[in-house]
Amino acid sequence: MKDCRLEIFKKASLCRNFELELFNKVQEKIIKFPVYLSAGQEFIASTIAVKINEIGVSPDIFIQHRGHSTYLAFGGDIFQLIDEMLGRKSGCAFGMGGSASIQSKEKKIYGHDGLMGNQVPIGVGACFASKLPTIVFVGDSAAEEDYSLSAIGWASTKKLPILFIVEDNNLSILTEKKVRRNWEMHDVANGMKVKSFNISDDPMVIHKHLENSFDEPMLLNINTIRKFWHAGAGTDGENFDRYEDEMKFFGDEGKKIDEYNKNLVLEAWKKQLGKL
Ligand SMILES: Cc1ncc(C[n+]2csc(CCOP(=O)(O)OP(=O)(O)O)c2C)c(N)n1
Ligand SMILES: [Mg+2]
Repeated sequence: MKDCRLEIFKKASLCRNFELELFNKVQEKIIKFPVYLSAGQEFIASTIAVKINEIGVSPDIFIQHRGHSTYLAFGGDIFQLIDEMLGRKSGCAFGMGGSASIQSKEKKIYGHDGLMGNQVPIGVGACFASKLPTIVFVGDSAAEEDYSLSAIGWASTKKLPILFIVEDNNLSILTEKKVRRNWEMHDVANGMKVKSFNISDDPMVIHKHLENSFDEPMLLNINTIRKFWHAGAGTDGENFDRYEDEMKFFGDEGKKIDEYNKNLVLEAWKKQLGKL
């Protein structure tokens, strides 16, 4: 179990260091369009990516904005991600997606068009056609859209091999969940006979809940904490930081992994910025 926790930390470390450097690049105004940083939420994608390797499946993956960690955790190319941030044709979305709409056809990661929640019906439709393992990542706000809820119902009716991951950071831009609704996603999904759980983003907790995924539709509402603003580079204040916590757990080995990924990211930026 410790081995798998370490594998997850390694992925999370790449994601965290990527976002920290991107934060700098936004502050330095090297990047001028809206950037949606996923720091603080990286253990969700990292844990799922490790788990699907263990069970030997390669699902279709549908994401929304704040997807850099998902892209990297599932093996998306870092150089193409940097190029996308620089608006280059060589970027993972040909320089046309920006931060919000990254994708990797190679890694079966389908990008978002900006209409919140529409990846849910699109992902469900794709899974209905393919009957192959599918993961849909959706924010706690995007999940509220009517078309998102009805699509979850259809996945249940058709018993599709689909995993809905609600990245619940309690925020829609700056509006907390309690202002928006008096119900929870896992309750609604359970009501539609989708096996659903409300859990923390502790990697070992997520890992445990992924047993038997894709046998039937499942929804995990995963409570997490966004480290930075909705868009751009700034902080709302100090919060619990799971990454720091996990690094502490691994002691010197954790620090070494963090340092390794920091250098990897810096070198990758240096290389791409050196290209005309
Ligand atoms: C249909 C629609 N409504 C509103 C918006 C504006 N909007 C963009 S992001 C966002 C909040 C998304 O929150 P959530 O899904 O929880 O993701 P998070 O930003 O918290 O990761 C909103 C309301 C939109 N893009 N599309
Ligand atoms: Mg949210």
